Amino acid sequence: MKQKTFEGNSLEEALESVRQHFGPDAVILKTKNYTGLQGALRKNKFEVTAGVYEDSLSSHSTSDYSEDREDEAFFSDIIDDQDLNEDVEGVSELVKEQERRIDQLEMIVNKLQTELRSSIEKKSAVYEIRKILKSFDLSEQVISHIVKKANFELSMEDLKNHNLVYDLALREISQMILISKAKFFDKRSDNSCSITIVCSPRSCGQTSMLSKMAQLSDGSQIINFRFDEQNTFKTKMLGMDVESVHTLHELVAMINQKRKNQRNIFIDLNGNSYPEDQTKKIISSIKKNFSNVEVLLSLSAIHSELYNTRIAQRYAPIVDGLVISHLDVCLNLSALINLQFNVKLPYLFFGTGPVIPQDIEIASRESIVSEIFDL
Ligand SMILES: Nc1nc2c(ncn2[C@@H]2O[C@H](COP(=O)(O)OP(=O)(O)O)[C@@H](O)[C@H]2O)c(=O)[nH]1
Ligand SMILES: [Mg+2]
Repeated sequence: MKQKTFEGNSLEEALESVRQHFGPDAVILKTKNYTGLQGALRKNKFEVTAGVYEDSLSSHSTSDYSEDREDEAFFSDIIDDQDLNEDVEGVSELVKEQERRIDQLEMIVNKLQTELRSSIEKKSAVYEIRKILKSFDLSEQVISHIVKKANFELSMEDLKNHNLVYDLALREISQMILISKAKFFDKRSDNSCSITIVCSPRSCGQTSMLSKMAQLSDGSQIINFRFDEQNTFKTKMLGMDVESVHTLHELVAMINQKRKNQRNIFIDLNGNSYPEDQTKKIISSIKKNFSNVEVLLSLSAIHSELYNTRIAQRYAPIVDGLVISHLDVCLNLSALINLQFNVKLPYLFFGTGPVIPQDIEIASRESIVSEIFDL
């Protein structure tokens, strides 16, 4: 045990010194109060002898203890207990918030990874679809349309299924094909005749097509509009009347005359022999003067897709449909789909050979699709 004597002007003062020096474990061994003369001669009247056991001292060494107390007092000036608690609470809130954000970011990263994976898979499936459709010579516009539909309608799994994609492509393509029934097939209660005008800007198997069409209707009458007067004729072909006219006036007169027979009239507007704006003038005049008029643009499958598209776009405002000859020598019927994607005009007849009247086919979706896809 360590011992020491402490003095003070009062007992409290001496005890305070003990506490300061030895800490709370100090044991008071002796106290002395100097009174009388003894007291008068001394600076401090009280004396306390105190001690502390060694083990208590090691944890609260005399000077350390008092220093600790001093430090405590120093820090308590800076941070009081309440501030400290608030700070701890603030830090743990911050940590929680950061953890929440990390969780959110993790979710976003996972989602992005899934999306990326499925978009890569989708891209490869779409690439496959494109490759298949390209092999059929369908135009980029048509392919994009089908791919868009497939992307929209089919699930990721279905996109990888060639049969399903193939079915969707077939369905879309057949929906793209516009077909119309010729007016001259209609039976009218008043027995009035129909007037079918076939036109084109240059040779494309038009006269053959018109003759074949006329043969599908009993007792048809054909009027050949020609600009040059030298080529006047009146003849019979396969039992049908064929006559030529050279002016709009003559044409209107001829229609009026032939209408009385109540047999369908077919007009061969030969675009080779006069300027294109004449064609438009003649057509609008006939449409204005007569009923049951149908105007068909004649194109040939041996002409380029681009040329046919340009012509069809030019004629679209004045014609009701398309007839296409030379399909028998055409290697790729996809051109028919590509053309209609740009020009929304229905098909009516296809020329399938040079022979009049049999080499003609009434246009149908099924025949086009089965030709293209070799069904
Ligand atoms: N292979 C084939 N030849 C055709 C077809 N249509 C017309 N032709 C031939 O093409 C040539 C021009 O035909 P034409 O009817 O006089 O055309 P136009 O000058 O436009 O009136 C003729 O030799 C016809 O026999 C067809 O669909 N297929
Ligand atoms: Mg001709």
